[in-house]
Amino acid sequence: MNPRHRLATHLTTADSVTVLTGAGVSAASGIPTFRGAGGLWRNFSATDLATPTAFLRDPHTVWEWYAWRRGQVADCEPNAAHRVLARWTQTRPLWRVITQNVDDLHVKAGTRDLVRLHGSIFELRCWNRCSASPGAWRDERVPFPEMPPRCPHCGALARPGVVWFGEALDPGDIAAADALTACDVFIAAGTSALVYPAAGLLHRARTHGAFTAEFNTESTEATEIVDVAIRGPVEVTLAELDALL
Ligand code: BJW
Repeated sequence: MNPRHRLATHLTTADSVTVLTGAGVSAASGIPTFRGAGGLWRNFSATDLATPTAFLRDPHTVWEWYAWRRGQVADCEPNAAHRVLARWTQTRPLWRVITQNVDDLHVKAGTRDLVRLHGSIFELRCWNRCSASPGAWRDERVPFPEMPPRCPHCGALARPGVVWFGEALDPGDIAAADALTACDVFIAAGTSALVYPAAGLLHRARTHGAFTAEFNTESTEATEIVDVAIRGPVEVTLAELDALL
């Protein structure tokens, strides 16, 4: 049986299915991935800018990068992969999505009960964590009237409401994601599976006995350990799989 049919057979009998998504799922919507060829911005590596140290050193440059990305994301629409996943969560109660993406395209597609591990690019937080501001607030203005944006409560610098390298993820989000690894089928889609703790979820799912699959255009850290690896653009391969169900 070919990998696609093997996975389809498992999905047909599965009660609980968890899909972990990464930047590759939004690539066809026009959003560059982090580690691919388009992962560089003005000679900065994207992953070097996504750190508290970079923000402390040069908040203007980091905010320019986020403002540019917010403008890019605001013009993007969900693609076929987001739409298939949204429909799965709408029609099957125990089929769930965990995302590392901060672009909100899963939300825009109508995904139910989404777990967002790395926050949202359209949320802001007070850099000084002032007591007057809520933990995070939504601000979808593109462009910002003032750069860099400031906390409306205390006037200190605001920061993007995302999780940078070296920062702890929200404990509630980690617990929710971890609980979803106790599933019948676990799929890693469009992620390099390099960044922890998200990458560890696949290992946890295997420990729980889940059937595991990867959707990616390339081989990754996950390829060797999954039961089936489906090569190709996820916006095509996931729609093809969906047609088999
Ligand atoms: C397609 C496609 C198409 C393209 N179809 N496929 C354990 C071991 C080792 C290290 C660590 C560890 N635990 C923690 C660490 C450190 C660190 C880490 O993991 N480092 C590794 C890089 C080694 N982790 C952290 O720092 C995390 N924090 C933490 O653990 O805190 C501990 C702590 C506890 C208590 C107190 C304090 C601290 C935080 C990680 C946060 C990651 N943040 C970012 C930025 C978010 C904000 C923003 O967007 O600006 O999240 S980094 C970046 O990487 C972003 C992504 O969500 C994340 C994952 O990337 P993703 O999605 O996999 O994208 P790519 O580009 O890597 O891959 C795309 C894939 O798609 C590729 O494979 C393509 O082939 C494929 N593709 N087109 C299908 N059409």
